[in-house]
Amino acid sequence: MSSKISAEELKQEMLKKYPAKVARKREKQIIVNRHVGEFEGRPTAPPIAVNSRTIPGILSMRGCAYAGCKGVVLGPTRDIVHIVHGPIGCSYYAWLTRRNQTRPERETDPNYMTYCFSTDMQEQDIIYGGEKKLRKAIEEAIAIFHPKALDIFSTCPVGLIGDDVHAVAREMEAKYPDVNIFAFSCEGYKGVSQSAGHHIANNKVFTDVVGLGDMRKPGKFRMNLLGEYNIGGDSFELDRIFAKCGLTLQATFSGNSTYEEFASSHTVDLNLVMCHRSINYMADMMEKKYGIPWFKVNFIGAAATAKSLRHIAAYYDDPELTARVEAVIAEEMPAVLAAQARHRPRCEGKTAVMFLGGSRAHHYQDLFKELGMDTVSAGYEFAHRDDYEGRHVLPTIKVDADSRNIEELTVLPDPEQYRERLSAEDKAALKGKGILMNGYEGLMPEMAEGALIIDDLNHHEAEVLIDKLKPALFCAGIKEKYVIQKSGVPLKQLHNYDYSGPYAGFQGAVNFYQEIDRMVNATPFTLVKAPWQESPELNAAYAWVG
Ligand code: CFM
Repeated sequence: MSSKISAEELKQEMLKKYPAKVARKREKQIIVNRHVGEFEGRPTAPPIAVNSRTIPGILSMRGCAYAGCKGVVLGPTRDIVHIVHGPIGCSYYAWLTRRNQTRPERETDPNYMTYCFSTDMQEQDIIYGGEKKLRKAIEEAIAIFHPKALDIFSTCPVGLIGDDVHAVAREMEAKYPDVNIFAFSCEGYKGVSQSAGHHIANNKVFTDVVGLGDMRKPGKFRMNLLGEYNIGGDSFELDRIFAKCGLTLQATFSGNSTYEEFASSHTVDLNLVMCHRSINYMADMMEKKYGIPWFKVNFIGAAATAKSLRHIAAYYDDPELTARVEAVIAEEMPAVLAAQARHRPRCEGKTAVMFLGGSRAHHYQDLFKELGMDTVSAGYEFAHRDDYEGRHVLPTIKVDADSRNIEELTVLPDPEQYRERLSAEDKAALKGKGILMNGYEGLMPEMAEGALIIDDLNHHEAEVLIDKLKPALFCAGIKEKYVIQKSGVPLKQLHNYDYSGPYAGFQGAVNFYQEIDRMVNATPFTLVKAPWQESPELNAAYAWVG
């Protein structure tokens, strides 16, 4: 660690302000990273207590289960009408604030992304029930838009008053048999964080959509990209690269996607998993039911992008594809290296801290490495132990009441559509090439020893980090942005990219280098003084004049 304070001292500094009971809980969520052992030749990490309830009163960075289901997993699909059953605020805040972009192929293709559908629940709906209003909203949406599919998202009051959204969905589907209508019980309180909403979304899309279609995009190398949401146009850059390589992207879950792509996604031969946390359920279920193998990729960072492309080529094991992928990498890299040469000397040796949802605090470390910057502290809002320590810990994770709340589907091979793509020997051969089928090694084994890993960071701990580490850059979201910047540290939003991007792929890396150089070398942050620093606070005391 570049600062004088050690990670252990930093941790103690954070804990000392807490009451004993709170400190005992947080202690298990703040871990000094060590490579404690090894698993199949790779370092393993110390255990971390995560995916647990946030302590009431603490200013957490987390969102809710509804946000994970509607905002994250389904939101980026452009031609499903997404009706939010609930008060208008829930709808408004899940409406494009994440900057998930979309681009229909033809101007006449449906695109509902710019609309915000809500039942706008009022007090009388809470008292008398909201199902009637929901039915009306569905009828109105179908009459106006004629969508192929329509889904319903439950917000907290829906669960509290007991509206049966699934019954309404069934009833409406009987009335409109051409529209696939399904509902999510993703009330905000359904889990300890957004993560519960991801799981709920995965389950329903798997049971009610995947497998229903047969729209096969042409190509020899057909695949899906799971866990890529087209924030700031990331998917557009990846589409460009895949097309150049001759790879056919059947469906993206769910950046810039369509209903038909989801419905026909079971026809591919490979699933790539980008964000493990939000979509690993889908990858596992598709493998069980259809025999589609999956492996983890990372397209954040130029080196990571090249490596992921090489893994795809190795998987298909086709000399022509391999040659084409190598040619694409050779063509793309000069511009990336030129940008690195420009920006790296200005960023080298500076430090970053990164606190994001459930995968970016890992992925973005590759981009910072390319700039010569160290990630001295990182963590997630809602990741599970496998995202921190690697999937080999999965059998040891204790299932608690909150996780048991979310249905775990039993999936069996489809009698007609299951097809084995890889034999045991194929899998072993791929492993020899460094491709870990169904594997993810997690954030901690890849981070330096002595880095401080913090789960579910809060404002108090963020203040200690700023004060003691004085990082050159803080990466988090809008809730943190202005608090941190008032302390003189620039904050890069890595959820929605601060109106910039894309950052994925080769061109994305160039954009990122430029942006980070601009931020870590900007002086305004250090010149700005918060109002209370300029004019000292008024001091007052109570006095009793008898
Ligand atoms: Fe996956 Fe995401 Fe993330 Fe996520 Fe998110 Fe996001 Fe995120 Mo914000 S799906 S876990 S729930 S990579 S919206 S695109 S940036 S918290 S690290």
